[in-house]
Amino acid sequence: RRKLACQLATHWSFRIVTLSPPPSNAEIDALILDALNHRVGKDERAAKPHDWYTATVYALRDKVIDRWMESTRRTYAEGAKRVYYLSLEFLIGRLLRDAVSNLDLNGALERALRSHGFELSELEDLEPDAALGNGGLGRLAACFMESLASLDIPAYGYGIRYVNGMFRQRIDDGWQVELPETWLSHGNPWEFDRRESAYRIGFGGEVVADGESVEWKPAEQVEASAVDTPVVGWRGKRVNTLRLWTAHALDPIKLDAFNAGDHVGALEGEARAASLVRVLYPADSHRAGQELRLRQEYFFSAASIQDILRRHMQHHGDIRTLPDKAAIQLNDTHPAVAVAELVRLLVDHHGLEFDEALDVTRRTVAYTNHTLLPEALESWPLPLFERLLPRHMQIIYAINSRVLREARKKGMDDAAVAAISLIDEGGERRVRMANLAFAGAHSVNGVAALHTELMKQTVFHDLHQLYPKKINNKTNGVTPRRWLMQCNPGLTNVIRDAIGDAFLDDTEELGQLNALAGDAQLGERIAEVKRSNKVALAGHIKDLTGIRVSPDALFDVQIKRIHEYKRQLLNLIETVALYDQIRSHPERDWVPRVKIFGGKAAPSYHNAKLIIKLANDIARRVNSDPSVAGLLKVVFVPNYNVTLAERIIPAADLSEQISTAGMEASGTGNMKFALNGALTIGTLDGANIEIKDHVGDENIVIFGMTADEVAEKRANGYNPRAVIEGSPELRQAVEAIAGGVFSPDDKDRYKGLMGGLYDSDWFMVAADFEAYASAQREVDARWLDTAGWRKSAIHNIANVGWFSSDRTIGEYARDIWGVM
Ligand code: B1N
Repeated sequence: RRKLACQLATHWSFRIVTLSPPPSNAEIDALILDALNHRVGKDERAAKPHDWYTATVYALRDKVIDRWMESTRRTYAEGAKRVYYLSLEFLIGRLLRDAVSNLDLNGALERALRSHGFELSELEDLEPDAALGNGGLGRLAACFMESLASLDIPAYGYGIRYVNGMFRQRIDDGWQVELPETWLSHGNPWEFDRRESAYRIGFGGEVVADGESVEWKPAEQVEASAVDTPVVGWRGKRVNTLRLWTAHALDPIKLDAFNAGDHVGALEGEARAASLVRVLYPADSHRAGQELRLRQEYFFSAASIQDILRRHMQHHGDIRTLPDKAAIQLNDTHPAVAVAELVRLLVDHHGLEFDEALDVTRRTVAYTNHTLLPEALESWPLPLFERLLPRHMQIIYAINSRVLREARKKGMDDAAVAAISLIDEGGERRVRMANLAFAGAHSVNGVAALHTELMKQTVFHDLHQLYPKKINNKTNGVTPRRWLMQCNPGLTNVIRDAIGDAFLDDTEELGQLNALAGDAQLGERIAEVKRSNKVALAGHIKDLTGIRVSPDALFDVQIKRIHEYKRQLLNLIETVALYDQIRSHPERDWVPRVKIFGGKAAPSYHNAKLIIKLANDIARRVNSDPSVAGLLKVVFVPNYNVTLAERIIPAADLSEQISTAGMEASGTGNMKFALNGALTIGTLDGANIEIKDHVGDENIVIFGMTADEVAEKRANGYNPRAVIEGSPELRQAVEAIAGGVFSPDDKDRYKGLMGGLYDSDWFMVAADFEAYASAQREVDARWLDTAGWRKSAIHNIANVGWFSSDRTIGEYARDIWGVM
């Protein structure tokens, strides 16, 4: 740990940037007014709040651009190796506060805007979330981009500029309704259109081989053109580029067709191109099997690889030095086709022999796996793949034949060879993207220690035997700028008063708080901040849902995508059991609780949508029952997104991380909650295990089966019906839900959902129920010991500095990319 911190520190001192002095209030004010007049085109009297927002971004952007150009020049001058992060998702959220805070312009901007009658926070609220991602995987990419800039690493993010990102969730009578999110409808002042950085992307057609050379003649082509967004690192040290591709027809309008009166047909090419970048696939941890998804994957991978090779040739002139100057990280298998594309360009366009091309590719590319769930592992029907990408199909066969030959040489048996193959031969033949990524990369990493071990034991067992050095672990992290300093300024200030400012540059300095954990005054100040965050959240909940909650109750929060393996259902059933218990034993000393849920369900995920309805049905019944008034409230917060997370997490007392052990690769919300002083109730899954190791057993509430126990129970037969019938509390709750107590308008609504628990219960809700319920009662006991709770909260804040994405990126930089 120390070693890495030292390395980071030396790394920084190497590259001390001479920062221009901070701009004065007058200078900022002049920049804003100039932007308002000359770029927005309004005078002060005509300008609406949104015009002021846009002008503020433009003013700030000018400061960002200076640093941006300086960063780029420095990279060129140093001939430095660049990191390329390829991801189909970047779940960014808002950018204004991030940029203001990282450039330390908060005070100056606030003063300038106040002189015009605005609060900065009021303008911040006008910015739509850039929600170009589903959940943890996309948010991780955004945290990584911020940390790369903060660590002064030259890096580019590559993705798609979706016109419609993650859908907006409305709750109608308790049901999720999906609406398109139109984040670009008022323009996007952060982005720069780079129409000159454009590439042709082909699909379909045929491969023509004449003697030596091979040529792919695509049947269709579209143009990928770049749209850049600057990414500002902490203290403005470096500004990197997030390059998102948009699509255009090569021929925007077919004039001959238009003139012949076919006005729609004339625009068909542009419409087809636009459909490529129109919408983000909204399934988290689930593969999207449609052809358009494969087209999106190839479109952005091919554009990115072409851009990387163009830049490399322009600066270094020799394609063989690519691995020394470029590190390409694949964020899951979504960009795995980049492996085949890179080999193709090296062979077909740069004239390398196949084996050398594969070697250059392998030394350049690395792959991160984010899930072992079988339903999320991407594979494509071979006929579809071949029709869309015939040359890539040939290359995949060629890679496969080399891999399988190596496997045979090692004496592997038929079963192992079949598991290693890039082609799944069981049933309809399919291209396995994870095997392609594994074969084409020099590093394959998991995102938490347990997950990495399970990779070796399960999905990648045989590939790991063949290439035992590839798999490595890089436990996820989150950026402390957004997830502590920006979202919780109150807590940040209390910490500064307590231990000084060192933690602002090295989150592990939070460890100094350990010595102060018993300090009642510090505990009191942190509790005051938590309370005021809860008051603010209570107000927001009232506005969003009409539900009144007391800031003195324990705020118990589960916010994340709705998925059966994440077990919102376990939490809901326990909520019902608690509701029963409070009504049966009103004389007991119950801890007042607010159960807060939030999250989106994939539109086609039936059970996930039903779980949302159940949360809302339970909320309606519980919240209107006077016998639990003041003791229990249930809230489903609609449209959970990054901005809502920034409001909810600082106000949470208890963080629910209760996935079936072995199924949550890492989790990153768990880290954000602990950093903001919430205690975790959780299973031994994903990064929870490492959080427990850091905060200590006394400062976290762990329950339930281990991953090994889950696997064993599944293998040796598990009878959930017996478990339910043997547990009066569980049985009561399940029967109440199944019998329509919470759905009097449709008594059978939850028959099927509860029936699934009796019959199979794949996610072990029943098996873990008793352990979970008693863990919750342990939480009650801890809460009643106010001093003990506060002490634990401080130990959580103090000990999760390691989960900074700066630490994670430091490890990628050193172990995988060779840039530090
Ligand atoms: O990636 C996160 C982890 O913290 C979570 O545990 C993990 O569930 C999440 C297909 C995914 N894994 N796989 C996906 C997303 C979209 C999609 O189309 C799969 N997301 C995760 C960061 O490591």
